[in-house]
Amino acid sequence: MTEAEPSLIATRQGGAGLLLMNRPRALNALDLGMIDALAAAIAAWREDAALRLVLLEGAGGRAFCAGGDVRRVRQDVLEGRPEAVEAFFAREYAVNAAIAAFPRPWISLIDGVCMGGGIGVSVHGSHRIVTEHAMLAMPETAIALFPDVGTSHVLPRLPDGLGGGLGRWLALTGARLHGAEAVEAGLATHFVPRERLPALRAALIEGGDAAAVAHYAEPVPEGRIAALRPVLARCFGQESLPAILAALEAEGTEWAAEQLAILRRVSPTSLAVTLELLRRGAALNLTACLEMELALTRRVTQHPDFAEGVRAVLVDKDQTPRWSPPADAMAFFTP
Ligand code: QUE
Repeated sequence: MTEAEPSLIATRQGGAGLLLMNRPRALNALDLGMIDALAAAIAAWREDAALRLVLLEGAGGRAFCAGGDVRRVRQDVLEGRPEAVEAFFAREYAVNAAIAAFPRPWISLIDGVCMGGGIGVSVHGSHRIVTEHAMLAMPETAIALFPDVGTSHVLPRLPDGLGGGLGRWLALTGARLHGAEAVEAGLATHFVPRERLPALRAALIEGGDAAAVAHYAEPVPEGRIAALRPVLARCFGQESLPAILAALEAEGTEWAAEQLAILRRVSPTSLAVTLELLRRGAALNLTACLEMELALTRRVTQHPDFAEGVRAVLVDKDQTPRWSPPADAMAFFTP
């Protein structure tokens, strides 16, 4: 019998703490074992004065971390274990808070898929380094969840100069950002080409100084996000769903039609929950946002849309969720 490989590999190299999320076949989605191992490493290293920085990575070359183990959460919901659901989110969000409070650089190397829970273990740290292979998104409305892991605090604060339109767009549509776009949007802090990651990693481990990052990073020119800013302000700068839909209809462009198609496909209930969550999150600190999110998970995971959304997207993969109320209920909102 072979021994199971640990799903989180934590090692020390000199002054660096190295964390490798190691469930490559599940795109390193966070399960409770990984979450508890992260919490243990943080608790030990927080008190360790010789530790200069933490480096967080995903194994397997395809993903940083695709999210949380929501298939398991769905199973816990369907089999009547609300305590297990509660424990999962409570411990995940505690890790998010501990990363935000970590006293030294917390450096994530994002060289692949980074969604949901993956955003949660990176965005609250000091350095979020992306490559040309990074893909970042908060796709929860597709599975009838909502942007959690502290993003109700982060998304309304993205530097957009447009009244929250950028964060609302990302949260409602689950828009996918490539590495450079994530820097433009403010979710990532540095762009480093994949071919330079080994040298950057070595410099961080040997020098123990996070300032080395600047030496490997490339400036990100204005790109898609800069180009979208005006239309994001016009459409997602609106605060209600009817106003957002009406503004998108009024655009009459292919891009606007695509956004409308996405909004009509995701859970209508999730859209309403997400809008209200971001509205409240804009006025709360991170701790309060995480508490609000945890309280919401109790109700939202019991709503039939959650089990159905995870089924359609991640279990049966038919991409055909049957929402209740259905997406046509949205028609009542459209002027
Ligand atoms: C929304 C989500 C998640 C998602 C897709 C969504 C999520 C998540 C995964 C995921 C993807 C691949 C895996 C896996 C999980 O996808 O949270 O184990 O192999 O974990 O549209 O919230």
